[in-house]
Amino acid sequence: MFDTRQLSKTNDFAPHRRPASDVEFDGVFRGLSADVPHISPRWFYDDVGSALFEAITRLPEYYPTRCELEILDAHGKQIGERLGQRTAVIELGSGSAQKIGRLLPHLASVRAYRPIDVSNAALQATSLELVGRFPQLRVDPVHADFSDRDAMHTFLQRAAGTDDAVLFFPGSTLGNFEVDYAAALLEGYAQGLRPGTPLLLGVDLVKPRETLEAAYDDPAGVTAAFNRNMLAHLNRRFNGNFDLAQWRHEARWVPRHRRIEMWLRCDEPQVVQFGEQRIEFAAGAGIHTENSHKWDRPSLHDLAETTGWSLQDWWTDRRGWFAQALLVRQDDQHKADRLTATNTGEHRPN
Ligand code: AVJ
Repeated sequence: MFDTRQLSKTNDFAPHRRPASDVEFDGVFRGLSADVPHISPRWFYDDVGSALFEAITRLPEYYPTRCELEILDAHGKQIGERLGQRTAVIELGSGSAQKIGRLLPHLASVRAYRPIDVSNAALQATSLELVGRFPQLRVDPVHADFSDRDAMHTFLQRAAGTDDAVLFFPGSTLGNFEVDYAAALLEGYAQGLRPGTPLLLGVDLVKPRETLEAAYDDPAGVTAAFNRNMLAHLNRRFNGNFDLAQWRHEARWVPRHRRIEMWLRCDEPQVVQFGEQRIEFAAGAGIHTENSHKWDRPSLHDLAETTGWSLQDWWTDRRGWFAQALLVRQDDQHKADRLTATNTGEHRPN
């Protein structure tokens, strides 16, 4: 039996569960009626979507999760040594307890685990499992949106508190954001944390197109169901009437952007009721639902350096398909040096 009393009751970070707000409605409506209709990938993850994503991670074609676990198993000890004496782990997107469960045994001094997720179901499952496996650990689940840069700045400041925290951001989730937004997020996280704070970041790497596309368009159709579930989620949440049967799953590698793009496409014209609004889609129209950026070491190095972090270490699986990157929050002196280097043209161009 789990002792749920160990889940702290005085979690002053956890916002109450809100009904869909006007701000959220406006955001989604604006995306859907834009020239290139799009929806933020955060709307994948209602409770059904989180369960479907778990199913994706078990597909033979979807390699990232297995690669990441392989890295933690093969190099966990060294990763733990490089992270040093940490007293708290803050995980962005709790997802499942699998990854953190393999990291914690290598972090002997950690007393507190603070997962952040928009799915209450995922938070609870992770928290309960960890409390069961690590009885000494204090678990503080936080229902919040780690893609909200300003909220996260404040939150990280408080979550790290006086602890020597490590930020853990696995799963290549950062790759879901447009490059500029990913940079803004990393910068925001840096500003909420003290210099020297480590960030262990899981990133998926560039590889041949066939491997990438198969991972995002599996023959069993689980990823297609995951993609379409976003419309079901919007229907429920915002009182819409998307007809799921009318929308096809599409996943393609776009080399120019170094990313997999997922779309939902309709072959027939659609008129969709969305709250009080109506949205029309022409035959062949698409809704862009996700980007999944892929990196290599130089591109990640550049991303880190321009956002207040330094890339200190890097571990991959045997095939070199996925990486755990150890970034360290720069001190302000380092930042000043880098700016000077940029201004004098010493910094290598992007
Ligand atoms: C959760 C962002 C890591 O981009 O690989 C999986 C989401 N989308 N299949 C990814 C996802 C389609 C996933 N991440």
